[in-house]
Amino acid sequence: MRTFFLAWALLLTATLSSMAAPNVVIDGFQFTPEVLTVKRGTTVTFVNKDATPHTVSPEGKAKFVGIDRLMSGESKTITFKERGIQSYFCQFHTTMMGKVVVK
Ligand SMILES: [Cu+2]
Repeated sequence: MRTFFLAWALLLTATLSSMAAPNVVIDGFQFTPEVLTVKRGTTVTFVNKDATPHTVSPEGKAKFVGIDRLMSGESKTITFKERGIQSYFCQFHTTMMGKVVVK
C-alpha cells in the first residue's frame, strides 16, 4: 500500500512539473534556457535576475510582441502564437540572444 502511494505521488509530481509554465531566466547577461521548445499558444514567463534592465526583442522574421524593458527583479510574459523558430535578443546588450521553438 505504501509503495503504491509513493508511486502515485511520484507520478503526480512528474505530471505537475511537466505542466508548469515555462520560464526563461535572465541571469549573468544570458537567457536560460537559450533554446526553449513549446507548443503553439504557450505563455512563457521571462524573469530578470540581473541588476540591469534587459529587453526581449523579436529578431528577423520572429512573430511575437516583445518586452521593451524588463527591470531588475521583474517578470513579464509573452504568448507565442506562431509556429516556427522565434529568435530574440536584448536591445541593450546585443550579444544576448535566445530562441523559442514553437511547435
Ligand atoms: Cu540586456
